[in-house]
Amino acid sequence: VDIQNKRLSLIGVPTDVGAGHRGSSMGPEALRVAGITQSLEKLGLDVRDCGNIHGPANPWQAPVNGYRHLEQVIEWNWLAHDAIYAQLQEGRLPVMLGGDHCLGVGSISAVARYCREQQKRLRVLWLDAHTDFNTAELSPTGNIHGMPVACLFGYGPDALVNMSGSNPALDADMIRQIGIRSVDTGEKHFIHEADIEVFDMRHIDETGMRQTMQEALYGLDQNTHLHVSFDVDFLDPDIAPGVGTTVRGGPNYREAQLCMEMIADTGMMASLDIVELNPALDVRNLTAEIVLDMVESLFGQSTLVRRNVK
Ligand code: B3U
Ligand code: MN
Ligand code: MN
Repeated sequence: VDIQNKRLSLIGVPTDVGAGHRGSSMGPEALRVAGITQSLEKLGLDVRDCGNIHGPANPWQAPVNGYRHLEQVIEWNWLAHDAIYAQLQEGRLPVMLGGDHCLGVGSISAVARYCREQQKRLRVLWLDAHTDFNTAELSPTGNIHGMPVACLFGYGPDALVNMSGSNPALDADMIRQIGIRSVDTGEKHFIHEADIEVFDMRHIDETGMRQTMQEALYGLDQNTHLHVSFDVDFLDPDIAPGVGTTVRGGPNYREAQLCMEMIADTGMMASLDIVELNPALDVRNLTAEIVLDMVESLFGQSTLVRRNVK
C-alpha cells in the first residue's frame, strides 16, 4: 500500500450540540492525548494538526420543531465544511476529529463539493451502529446526530441539505453502511425506501467481515474518492465504552481491525471522520486508544510486509 506522499490534516471540531449527551466535544483532545499525531507519523505520514475550530457553545435546550440546537448545528457544520474543503483543495487528506456525528453533514458536503469539481466519483463508508437516517418527524429524540445521512439525501433543514452546493449531496449508489444494529421504526422504512445498501450485524455474522468488506468496497476505481465516516459506536461497547449511545453486539476488536485493514488495502481513502468519542463516558482514555489502533490500521499499519494487495 502506498502510504508515502500522504499528507494529512487533523481538524478538531469539538461539538456535542447534535448529541443527547454532553462530552463528545472533548473528543479531539482525547485523541491528541492518546497520541494520534505520533501514531500517524510513525507510519511515515506527514501530519499537520490544524488545531480546533471554534464555534457556538452548547445551550443545552430541548428540541424545537423536532430539532435540537438546529442553529448551532448549522453554524458548526459550515465551519467544519469550510475547514475540510480548504484542506482538500491543498491536496491534503482531512481527518476530522469530532465532535458528534451531526458533523457528517458538513464534512461529507465538503467532500461531495470537492468531488463534483474534480469530477471524481465518491464512495462513502458509514461505519456506525446507527443508520442516522432520521428526520424531524421520524426522530424519537430530535438529536441531529441521528439525522446526517437523511440530510445528505435531501431530507432535512434547508441549510443542511444544501451545504454541498447540490441537493441531494449523495445518492444511494454512493454510500455503504456497515455495522448497523439500531434503527428506529420510522427510520427503518425510510432507509429501505431510499434503497441504501446496509450491511447490518446480521450480514456480518452470517458472511463474515471479509466478505462484507469485499462487497462494500466493490466497484471502486482509480477515479474514486473514498470517504470513511467512523462513528466510534460502530465498535462493540466491550472494547469502546466511551460513546454516548452504546449498542451491544458490534464488531469486536479483530473484526473491526480487519475492516480497517481492508479499507487501507484499497489505498484509496481520501478523507476520514472520527466522531462520537466521548471522554466523559470513557475509562482512562481506553476508547481513544482503541480508536487509535483502528486508525493506524486504516492508514496501513500491518503485522507483515504486504505484497500484491488487491
Ligand atoms: N436513532 C437514535 C439514536 C442515535 C442515532 N445516532 C446516534 N444515536 N448516535 C436517534 O436519536 O436518532
Ligand atoms: Mn452516527
Ligand atoms: Mn452511532
